[in-house]
Amino acid sequence: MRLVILGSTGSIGTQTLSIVRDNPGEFTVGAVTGNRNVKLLEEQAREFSPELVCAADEKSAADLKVRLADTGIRVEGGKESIKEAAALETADTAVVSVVGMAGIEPTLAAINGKKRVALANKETLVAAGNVIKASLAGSGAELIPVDSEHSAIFQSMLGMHDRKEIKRIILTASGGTFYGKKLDELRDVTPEQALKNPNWDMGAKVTIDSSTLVNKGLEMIEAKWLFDIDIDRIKVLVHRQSIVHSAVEFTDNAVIAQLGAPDMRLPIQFALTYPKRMPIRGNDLDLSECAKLTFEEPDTETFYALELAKTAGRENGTLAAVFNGADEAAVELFMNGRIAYTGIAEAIEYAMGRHTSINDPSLADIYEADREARALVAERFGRGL
Ligand code: MN3
Repeated sequence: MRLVILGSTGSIGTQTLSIVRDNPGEFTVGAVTGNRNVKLLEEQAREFSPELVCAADEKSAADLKVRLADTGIRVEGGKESIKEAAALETADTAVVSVVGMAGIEPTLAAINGKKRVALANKETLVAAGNVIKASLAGSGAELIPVDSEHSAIFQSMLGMHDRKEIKRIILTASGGTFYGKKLDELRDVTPEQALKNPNWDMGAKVTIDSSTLVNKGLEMIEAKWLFDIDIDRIKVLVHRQSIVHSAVEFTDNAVIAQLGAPDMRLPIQFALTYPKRMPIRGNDLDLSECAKLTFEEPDTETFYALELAKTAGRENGTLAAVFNGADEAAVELFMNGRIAYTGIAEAIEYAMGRHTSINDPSLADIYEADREARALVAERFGRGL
């Protein structure tokens, strides 16, 4: 199987390449793309010999061209080149692990190129779910989730006879760094404190989003689109151990879940090999060593961003793009010490309250909603505390 890996220098990208490395003969790499990390892109290009390497940043691409001049590997730069890589003729599967709204168009390009899309980018479905679903219909492409929760739901639905048999989805949440804390205890939280996540090793933005439960909110909206289910039939449960990665409850009350050690290599690899499974070394789950598995309702008074996500996910409009854009802008302000930790949810609520949603939006509507959300947050909160 020939892969293109969009966002190959990030956490999902490097783990995807480690799967390729561990399985010589199973996978080849057609293209890798990144943004500015030219050193790592060069290393990856030399190790995996793709036919195309792209950097979204043009200056980085120029640098990369010099670095790879002796290899004969084609180097391209700019956003268009990422789309070209996504639809690479010789590839079967595009792993989309680009960060942010920049994931949307490469995903569409991969769908148009009839690829299997192993989707790790959240914004694509959160902001542009209606556009992606429309382009998928009858395309010959397929969309397989990479995120651990969505992979678990996907795996729990395998063998299902009829979609009508789904009663609800149980989306598990680690609860984040500030589990058990109340709103008034969170005002003085620093970025350093927020960046500690006990179970998963993730990027900074995702770690903050996990702690505010915004991440779970984004995942609810993603699940709605991926599994074609009403957001009110998605139930979030806090499960501190991160062993049950999510579950599906069926109409006969059977609850089918996928369990495993917290290790992203499983959902990444399964998105590539589905419907087949392949061995992964290390990190097997010893149930006898899981002393106790706990499940509880989330504290939606403290972590009310989860409720805001539900509001956004009840419609098929631009409100979800606003939820996402406002969060991204607010997290950045928080990381720069400009707003309090609790200001993140406040900023999302503020932007959502001021937005007039457009139903069944075009890509242009979605980008505009994203821009508007960021502008609203910057204007209202950007001046700092
Ligand atoms: Mn997740």
